Amino acid sequence: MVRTAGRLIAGGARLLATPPRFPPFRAGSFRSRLHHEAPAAWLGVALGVTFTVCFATGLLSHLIQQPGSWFVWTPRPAGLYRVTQGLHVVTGLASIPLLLAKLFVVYPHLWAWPPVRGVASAVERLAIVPLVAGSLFLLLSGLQNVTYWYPWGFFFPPAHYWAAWITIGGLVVHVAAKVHIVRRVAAAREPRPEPPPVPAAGPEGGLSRRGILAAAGAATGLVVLTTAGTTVGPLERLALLSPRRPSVGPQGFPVNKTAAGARVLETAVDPGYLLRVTGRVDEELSLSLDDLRALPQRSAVLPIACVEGWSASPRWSGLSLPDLLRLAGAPAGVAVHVESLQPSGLYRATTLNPAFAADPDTLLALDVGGEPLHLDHGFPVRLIAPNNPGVLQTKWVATVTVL
Ligand code: HEM
Ligand code: HEM
Ligand SMILES: Nc1nc2c(c(=O)[nH]1)N[C@H]1C(S)=C(S)[C@@H](COP(=O)(O)O)O[C@H]1N2
Ligand SMILES: [Mo]
Repeated sequence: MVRTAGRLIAGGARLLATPPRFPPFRAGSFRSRLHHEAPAAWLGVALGVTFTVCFATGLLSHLIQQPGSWFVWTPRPAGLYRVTQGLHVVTGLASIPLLLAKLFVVYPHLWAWPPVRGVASAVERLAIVPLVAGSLFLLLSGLQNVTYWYPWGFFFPPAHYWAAWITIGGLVVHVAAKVHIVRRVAAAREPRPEPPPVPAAGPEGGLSRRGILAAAGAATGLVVLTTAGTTVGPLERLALLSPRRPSVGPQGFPVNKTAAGARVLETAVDPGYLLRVTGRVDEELSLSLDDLRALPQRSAVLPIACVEGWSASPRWSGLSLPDLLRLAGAPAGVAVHVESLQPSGLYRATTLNPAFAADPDTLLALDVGGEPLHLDHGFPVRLIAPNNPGVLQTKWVATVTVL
């Protein structure tokens, strides 16, 4: 018994000591000089930066939309969300060429022999699974979301959100395991010995290690240049790869959900339309469009900044929400729930925290760019608040409830 077990273990150890004699395990199976720690480390550093930015900005976007008790988003500075979400999408897209180059450089490691060298190495190698799978999923699902390409039925935000945690978990282990190599590469000393030359290797030539870094850098720069214009005005003409140009659409900016899509084609243009103000108020209000226009108007230049990364900054005017709340006799410091005429849909309503409800630039807008709102932009009344993510800027507002 004991002897058989001993023999089995010895046999196993022998097996692990020598790599199998066939590719991809055989030594020298991978001949390109690009499979080297130096480009792996530099591409890793670049991915470390882009993934950290994506994780931080993505988490922020999640918290703004689903605040816990401890997180309070503020209406100032008015353009902050526009910057953080624009960064999220552009750095995410920029990660695509970096990740492809990195995976090309390191994939021979996946057949490293022996597969594990102990507990630490097992943890490190296991972490590669969520890291690689998670990265690919995040970049693919993010890309699909911003290009409105939904080949699968799952709901994007929760899948993308949980993949982000899983990926970052894998990334932390990976960085801990590889940071010594990065240090060595950065200091450019003691390079790992070159793999033994393989006699049958093809002619030298093709891309050098610096070459692949330059190519990955150039591809990344090109992606940034051709997508950043979705939110950075002066680059709009170069935004060849971005699905949305911020100045294309009715009244000079894009539409996400149309009035037809929201099924408000009849209710929004009904001459009997009334905006209701209800909840914790002294006097409930029901205001027609003429009533709303007769009240004092306020105007402000405010961004509409979609979670998908595009943004535009037109001039809006309409009622200042705090004015309306005073008119109805609402107490100070209240939160407000805003609901749409849209009968159903995830983004038909939003809740403004007290800071948003009290900001004088939080508008129930009637006009944009000096004209009444286009039906697709939320006619007759839409919410537009400073620093509010696009998905929370409710269109076709029907009811304002003081909480
Ligand atoms: C999305 C992010 C990343 C992915 C998907 C990724 C993927 C991989 C894979 C699959 C390997 C080969 C497996 C192995 O050697 O155990 C590897 C190796 C390596 N990675 Fe990463 N990595 C990422 C980010 C990073 C970061 C942030 C750093 C450092 C700051 C880094 C530095 C390295 C180094 C130094 C190696 C070893 C290369 C060698 O020994 O030749 N990686 N990476
Ligand atoms: C091509 C790359 C990427 C694109 C285009 C992209 C795009 C997006 C978009 C459009 C959203 C908004 C979702 C919504 O609320 O409807 C989002 C959310 C988010 N992203 Fe990404 N993303 C990318 C990569 C990443 C990466 C690499 C990470 C993390 C390492 C990440 C983490 C998150 C998180 C945590 C959220 C919040 C999800 C939620 O609201 O629950 N994303 N992303
Ligand atoms: N009622 C309602 N309002 C809505 C939406 C919606 O689906 N229903 N979509 C939101 C999203 S995701 C964005 S980005 C903005 C876009 O406003 P716009 O179409 O006027 O540019 O409207 C928001 N308001
Ligand atoms: Mo949006």
